[in-house]
Amino acid sequence: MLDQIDALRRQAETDLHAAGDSSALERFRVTYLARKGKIAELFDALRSVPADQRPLLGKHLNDLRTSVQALFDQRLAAAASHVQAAPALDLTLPGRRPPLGSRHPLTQVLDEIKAVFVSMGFGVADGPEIEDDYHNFGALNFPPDHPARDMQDTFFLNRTALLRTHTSPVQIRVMKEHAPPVRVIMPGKVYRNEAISARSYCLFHQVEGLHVDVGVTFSDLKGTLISFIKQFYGSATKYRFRPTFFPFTEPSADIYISCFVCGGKGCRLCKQIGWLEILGCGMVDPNVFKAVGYDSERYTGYAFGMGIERIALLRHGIDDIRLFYENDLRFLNQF
Ligand code: 2U9
Repeated sequence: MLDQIDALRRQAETDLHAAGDSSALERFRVTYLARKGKIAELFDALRSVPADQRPLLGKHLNDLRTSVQALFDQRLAAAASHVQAAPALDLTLPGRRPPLGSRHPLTQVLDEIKAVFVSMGFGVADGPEIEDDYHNFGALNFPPDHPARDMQDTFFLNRTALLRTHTSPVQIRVMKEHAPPVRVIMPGKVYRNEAISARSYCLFHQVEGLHVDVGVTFSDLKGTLISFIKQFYGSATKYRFRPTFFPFTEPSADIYISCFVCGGKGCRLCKQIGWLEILGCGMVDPNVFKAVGYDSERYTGYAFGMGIERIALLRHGIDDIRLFYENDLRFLNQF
């Protein structure tokens, strides 16, 4: 009879394993555990074995019933939890799209500007945001008493380190490392100690550019920047150059384009002037070449700079620069 008990245990385990749904489980229960099932049959057969063997066989039979019942209960519970979970998974429903991000409006403008200059043969360079007086001011021909060197205008980290106020120090580093010809743009963050308002922020982004070689003239500057304006703002865009002053360039100019909202008639965006200032530029001052060890008799070059926030504000008609830094999805989702 012990052999019968073992055989029944193995058979029950195999059948239970194969019972795939609730009706198969019910058939299993009737076959093995019900009052007229196979285990009950063995209990009946116990009556006809010799009395001295009954206690041991009875114990084995009880163990069999308990363990088969426990296994069965486990399978039943697992099947029930499957049944309960089923309604949550409706395979006929359309899939849910994961939310897709997009490039920040400043990154979009920056990438477009980069693409235009790279197509004209410029390389792209970057450098540290923490600088010293020499790279940020001295080498760029700022006089010792220039107001930008003041704590009021520049973030000093200690007596010698400061947050760069323009990307020009990168040009100084490029020129100190590479002999001419040099033709690169430098995009990046710059910092100025300004009162925060809708119009100005303590940080903004610039793209500056530099082209140095033998025989580079103001005509090269005009040809390159006019080509940039036509590609970036459209071929019908009118432009004008107006003389200005920068310590690091001589002569220097600001470039204006005809207002792309009113076409030059005067509107809110151009403050009724018809023109928008978009770029500064000039021929690199010989003092800058002397500071980096270039022969200022042999080499000439032009440089330019533009503020990315200003371009993005004008392009989208945005009236508060702080929106670019607040990471408000209601703003960012519009781009
Ligand atoms: C070196 C020599 C010359 C970079 C230049 C400008 C003109 C300019 C402004 C545009 C708006 C700054 O972001 S802004 O406020 N920049 O007008 N930047 S020329 O000239 C250089 C740079 C490096 C060695």
